[in-house]
Amino acid sequence: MSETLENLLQENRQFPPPDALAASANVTAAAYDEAAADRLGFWEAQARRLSWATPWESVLDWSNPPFAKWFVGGKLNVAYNCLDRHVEAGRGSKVAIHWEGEPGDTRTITYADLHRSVCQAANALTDLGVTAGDRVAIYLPMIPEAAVAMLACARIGATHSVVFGGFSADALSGRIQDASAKVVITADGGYRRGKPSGLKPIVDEAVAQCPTIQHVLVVRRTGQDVAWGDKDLWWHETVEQASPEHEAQPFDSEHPLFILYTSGTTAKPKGILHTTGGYLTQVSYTHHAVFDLKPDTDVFWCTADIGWVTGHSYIVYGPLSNGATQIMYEGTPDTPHKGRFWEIVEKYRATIVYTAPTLIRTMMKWGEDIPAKFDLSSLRLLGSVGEPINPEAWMWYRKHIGRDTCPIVDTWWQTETGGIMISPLPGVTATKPGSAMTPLPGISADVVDDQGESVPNGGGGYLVLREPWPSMLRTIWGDDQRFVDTYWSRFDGMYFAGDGAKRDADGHLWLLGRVDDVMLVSGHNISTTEVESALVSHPSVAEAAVVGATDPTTGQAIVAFTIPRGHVDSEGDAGEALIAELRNHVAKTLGPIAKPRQIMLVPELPKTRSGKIMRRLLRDVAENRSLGDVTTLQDSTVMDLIASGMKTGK
Ligand code: 6R9
Repeated sequence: MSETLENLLQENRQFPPPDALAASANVTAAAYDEAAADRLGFWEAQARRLSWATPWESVLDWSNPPFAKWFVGGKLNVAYNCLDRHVEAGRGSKVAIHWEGEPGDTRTITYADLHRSVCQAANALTDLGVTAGDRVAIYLPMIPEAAVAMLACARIGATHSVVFGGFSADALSGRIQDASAKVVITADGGYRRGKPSGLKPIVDEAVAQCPTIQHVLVVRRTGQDVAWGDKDLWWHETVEQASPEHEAQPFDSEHPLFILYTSGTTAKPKGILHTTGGYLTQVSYTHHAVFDLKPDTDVFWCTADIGWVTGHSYIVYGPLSNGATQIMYEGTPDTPHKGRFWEIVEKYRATIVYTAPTLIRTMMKWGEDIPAKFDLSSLRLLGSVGEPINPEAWMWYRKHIGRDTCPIVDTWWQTETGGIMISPLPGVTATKPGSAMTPLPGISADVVDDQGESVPNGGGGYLVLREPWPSMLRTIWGDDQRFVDTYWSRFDGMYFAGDGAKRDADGHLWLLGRVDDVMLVSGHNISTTEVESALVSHPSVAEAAVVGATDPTTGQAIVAFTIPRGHVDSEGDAGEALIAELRNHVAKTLGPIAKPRQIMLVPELPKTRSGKIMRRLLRDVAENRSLGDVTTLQDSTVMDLIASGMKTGK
């Protein structure tokens, strides 16, 4: 990229925190000053929110960058911090998880229940020969046993590698082999879209390629028939029969806690390694600060899957370390009806919802009359993660879910960062729709140009992190060189996240998507995010994905795939008229340079399982290439829908 990104979109709306929230917020503006005065001292104070068996000798060892050690010499047990200490403090009868299965079955799990299950699982894994440092693969649906399995690994110092319960046998075996896992924990199946879908057959196929696997532990969820081999053990016959007595041993602050593979669009997936003390410090603190969690009154709901980093940090480790009561839901948002999420909010009186822009835009497409049927008055705070949130989706979320009163925290972070890095603080920040606003206290994010120089307010460029942070990835599993090359070589002494960003006139940050997605049109850099936001700002549009397709005259041309909102007539001439109107709307909003060459009205968009639009596939469609790899696609029928339902306008 020779020039910096251009700043096209203007957004002037701003929303101060509600007075009552600001008055009793967990974290106030003073945190920024404290962290600015003494960054390491600030993180030490946050580490003291946890219970350590042995205190650290020094906060940070950065003598061999980019290989960091945090809270050097300290020892703690993650499961002890998430469970035992709450039970010991007399909070054992507090609900940890309100679990809702897709078919409507429910389980209420207290901290004492969860503690008991995790101790049993820790004993069962130990009996199977799993010891500290071994790797355990977890391939489960969204059932409480997923959290139990993760915490049991943490309790005995085994490193878990959760593989999303919808990945193929190839993806699973690749990940098992990369980490040489000894055990895989799975289920017969799980419920998705109203029917049981099998997991065990996929595991059987994967394990056939994985000589390191000694045991397969199988939770019975659906009761489907499963083939049974000599490595297979039922969870209810092992874990549920094991002793509930287990004393957690402390582990070194830098002991490996988990590996999580990033999907990686082309190359081999990267096994992102997170360790113990720094990771737990940052996810616990950010959960407390960004969601203003009040453990006695809040009901927190992160809608992510546990196979995504968001599920690791903000279903398992952040909320449980803070003693939260939370909701966990197994299934899809439209089963058995499109109001399922809001029905769950109403039923459990959720106070905080943390979800992804893709879901918000899907809800926009379905129409606001659906959430309007439910009592959402318990909600007091809303969060967003996973992609840039378009200003209109942000406004819709605020209005139709948040009753125009809930603050929205748009949280930027990555698998690699482990925890939230850039976000408003809900009791402090006056938010702008579409902006993640400022780095959290103790985080030094910056926007730099090609030369690595900070850009002034009003400028755009690359998002970087200038100083190490506690929950940073420590390496790529088994490949230190790739870790250095991928993240630390583009700019000297800085972590490059791969995202473009701009800094507005007030110094606030706007994420612009992956720099690989930036389009170069007639010599101008244009961000896909900004064109998408311009399209979504039109009342007829629910969702849009924009790609740059090769063009003989302009170098790249803007091609947009657009989903109309539920009520919009997009058939025949009405569709053609809408396309013409949308092209003009973008030109008017962003300037003529950003006018799409082509807009296609489509019923769906291809997404990864964490909800990110797969622009690479759409680029193939736009350039008429045969479709690339679709193994991480949420639903492969989407591409058929696009191909068949597409109306093309020139
Ligand atoms: C947590 C998570 C990381 C990438 C990241 C960026 C995008 C995430 C965002 C966001 C704009 C936000 N991203 N949150 N972009 N605003 N609030 O999503 O991790 O799956 O590793 O993805 O997601 O592009 O680089 P991961």
